[in-house]
Amino acid sequence: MEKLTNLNSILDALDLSPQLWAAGDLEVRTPIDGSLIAALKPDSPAQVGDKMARARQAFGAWRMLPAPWRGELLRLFAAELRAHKQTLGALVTLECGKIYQEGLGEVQEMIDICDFAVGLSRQLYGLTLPSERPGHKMAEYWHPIGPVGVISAFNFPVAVWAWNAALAIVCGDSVVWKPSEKTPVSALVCVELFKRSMKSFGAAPADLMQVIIGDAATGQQLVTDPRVPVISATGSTRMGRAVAPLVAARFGRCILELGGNNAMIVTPSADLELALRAIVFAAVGTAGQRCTTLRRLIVHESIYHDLITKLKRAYKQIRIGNPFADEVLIGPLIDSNAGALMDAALTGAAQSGYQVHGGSRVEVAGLEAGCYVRPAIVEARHQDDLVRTETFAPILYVLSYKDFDEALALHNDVPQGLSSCIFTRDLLEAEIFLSARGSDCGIANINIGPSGAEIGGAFGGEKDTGGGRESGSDAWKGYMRRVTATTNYSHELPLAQGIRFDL
Ligand code: UN1
Repeated sequence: MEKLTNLNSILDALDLSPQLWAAGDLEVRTPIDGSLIAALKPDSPAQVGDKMARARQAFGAWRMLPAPWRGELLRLFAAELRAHKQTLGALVTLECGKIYQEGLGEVQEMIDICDFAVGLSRQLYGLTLPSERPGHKMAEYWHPIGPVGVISAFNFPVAVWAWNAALAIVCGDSVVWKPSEKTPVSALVCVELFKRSMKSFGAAPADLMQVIIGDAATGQQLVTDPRVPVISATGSTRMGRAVAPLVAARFGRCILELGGNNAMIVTPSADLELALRAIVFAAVGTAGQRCTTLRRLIVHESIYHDLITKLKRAYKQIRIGNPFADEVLIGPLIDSNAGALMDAALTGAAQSGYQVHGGSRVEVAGLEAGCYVRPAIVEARHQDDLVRTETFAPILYVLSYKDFDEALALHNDVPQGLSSCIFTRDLLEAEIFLSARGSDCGIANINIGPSGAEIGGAFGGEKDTGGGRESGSDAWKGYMRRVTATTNYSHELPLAQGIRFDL
């Protein structure tokens, strides 16, 4: 199948028209060449309020359907996604600039989480617990909680929504989605496809899945609305710091997936060829714009020179350019602001006397208005504030270590705690890395890079990453409310803790 590289042909292939959205002044530009692909009308505060009321209503109906029926809707949605994988992948590439292979991967990630949720629809287990009182039973029930607000970032414009939406839907919740202002078209298109599956399903309430279009003020309206008990937000730590107190002030629940400063420790026993491949994918893939991007390399001094030489050589072979081109591995940064932040970090690195390799702008013929960069390697001698700060661009800071405890200390000595990994063939080092005194991140890998997680595990991290868990394992519990229920099936009324309280 030929790749579709412009919005009209993508919409055509999906049988959608640009009338899908009202025209307005929110300009959406493709990072590929900066050209305008759409101009949308943001929702007014009254429209947002109305959508919240509708979400509440939809929730009231949806929660009454048995969970396995709810799973059936996701089975239908996964079929829709399978049928349109290439087209949707192309839309992701067009709107956020990641290479087409990664656009396809992102759609696959949506399909995977839908499949997961279908199975989950027959699980959602509660517990039974032994009661201390004779003739009593204790049990836990999990019930739908209410509309879930999903705030997603430009870098995974559809997959991260799907992690949240698939779980929320199977758990009996409605969803209000606030996509990044940079990638609203993918959101509107996904929701149209979702509505198609709702139609085939038949019994779904009309406003089960809604999108709100707007800026930070629109987001703020969503997070302060008491009708939305759960807010799942993905983005920068700065965004999380603004969102979390607002949600806490109304005793809502936050699922936060914020910044990362993911590292790899490379030990003397590591398979260097394997490590090299993992480093390149994790550090430069998605142009360094994943939460899980490899940002710090902590290398044993005995292999430092060898690894950095190989790495510099590998970086020289990386092809940068149009993300639709098969041979290209790095597309553009999201916008020139991202490029300016990268420049500022590299200037800071040079001022600290660190050796900087790469990092310059790349002119791509015909795409001059896109922000293309050569990925950078920075030989940082210290883990200073610059290295501790997440810059959302392909900059890899390299540090060296002498002994393993020093490597672990360096590894954990950053504010963020999302993903991490170690390359080693030493069993003891690997186990220590996974132990209580090892990596303090939510994700810890052995002999694979920190990015590219599968949906089956819980995804998220500690410290400035926000503590939330999305996607697999038991992350579904974040989208439900728990009831502890005690039943007395005796003719007595014994009190817990042996308290006597007789008339
Ligand atoms: C993100 O960057 O917000 O593990 C999500 C990964 C992807 C998801 C990244 N599966 O890299």
